[in-house]
Amino acid sequence: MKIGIACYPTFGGSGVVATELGHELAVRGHDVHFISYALPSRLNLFAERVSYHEVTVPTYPLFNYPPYDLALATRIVDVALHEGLDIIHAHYALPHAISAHLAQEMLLPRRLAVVTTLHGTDVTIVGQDRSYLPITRFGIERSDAVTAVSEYLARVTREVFDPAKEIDVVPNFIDPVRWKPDGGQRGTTCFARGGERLLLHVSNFRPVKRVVDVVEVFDRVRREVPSRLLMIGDGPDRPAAEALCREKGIAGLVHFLGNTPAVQEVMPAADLYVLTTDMESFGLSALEAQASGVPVLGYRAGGLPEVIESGTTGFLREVGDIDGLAADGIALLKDERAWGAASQAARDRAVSLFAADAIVGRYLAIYERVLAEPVAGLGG
Ligand code: GMT
Repeated sequence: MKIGIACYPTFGGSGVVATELGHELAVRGHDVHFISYALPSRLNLFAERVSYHEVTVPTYPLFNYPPYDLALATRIVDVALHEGLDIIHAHYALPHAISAHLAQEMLLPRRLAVVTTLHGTDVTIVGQDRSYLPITRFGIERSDAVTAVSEYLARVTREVFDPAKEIDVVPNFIDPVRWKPDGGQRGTTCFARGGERLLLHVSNFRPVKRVVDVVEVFDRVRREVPSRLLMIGDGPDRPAAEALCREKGIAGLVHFLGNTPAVQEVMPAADLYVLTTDMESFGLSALEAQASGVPVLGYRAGGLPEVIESGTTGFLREVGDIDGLAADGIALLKDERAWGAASQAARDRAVSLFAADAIVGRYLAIYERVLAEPVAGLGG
């Protein structure tokens, strides 16, 4: 198949999932064409059967808001015609599903199937804004197939949009060969030494992530167990988290690395992964942690309970229960056998439920299904 992927290029989860999916499809012999306004952060341009087509958005004095959606639709048409795309897979509804649909209409009677994957805030926040709700519903309904990354997100999508469309749940996935425990590096990184334990958090530091809670959990843990905290990523709440560290006198124990693509190398060295989002549709980084044998502490909200088995692969507490999460973390770090069991269970769960082979096969089955149907839209 020849598959176009429209996605955000940033470090965020939807772009990461889109990029990983594209690589997996290319390895399986499909031609994959990424279409975005910048090179996706995890994209390997040297991989076989993978190419990247940049969307340029010309400015004009009249344009207070240059129309990216239109430039994207035009680029999709261009790539579809010149590369012979069968499918465009839109990751994150806005604007990708809309631009994909527009391209589909522009190409008629030539076939271009549209598959849309809903990732999270495209449904739970952005899509519910009155300015965007009708067009988000339109994008969902006009797609040939729609997937959501968790049962939770599929349920919210049905509740909010009541779309005349089936939603397939296809969870996010990991490559178990790339994301794996390192079997010995724990405690020996340049961040945590001499028996110190390492807590890790990775996100875009948006308010929904509650990064200040991560610092609060860490502050309680480090009073009982010598440890350090590694914060990877960047975003609006980073200054608040940094300020809190200084206020608490723990700035020397907390390392803010900013955006780094080296998460895969760092992850297995962590003892605990902390994800305190108040609504995570899935929590890809929590899955990557589990695959690396790292137990997860997080809140029982959104789709995270589908990823973490509380009490087995980590611990989930009600949103805001910082003391509870810290107590769980301390208990685990003080009991090497319990930690080992949780680490093994985390790895086993990630591999048995979320391995790329099984999940990519589900996307391929959806592609084949839509290609066997008439294309939606004016000519469908
Ligand atoms: O929805 C977002 O906030 C954006 C998106 C992203 O690009 O970071 O994150 C969502 O998609 C990820 C990949 O499917 C999920 O693992 C995240 O849970 C989800 N984020 C939220 O729901 C907050």
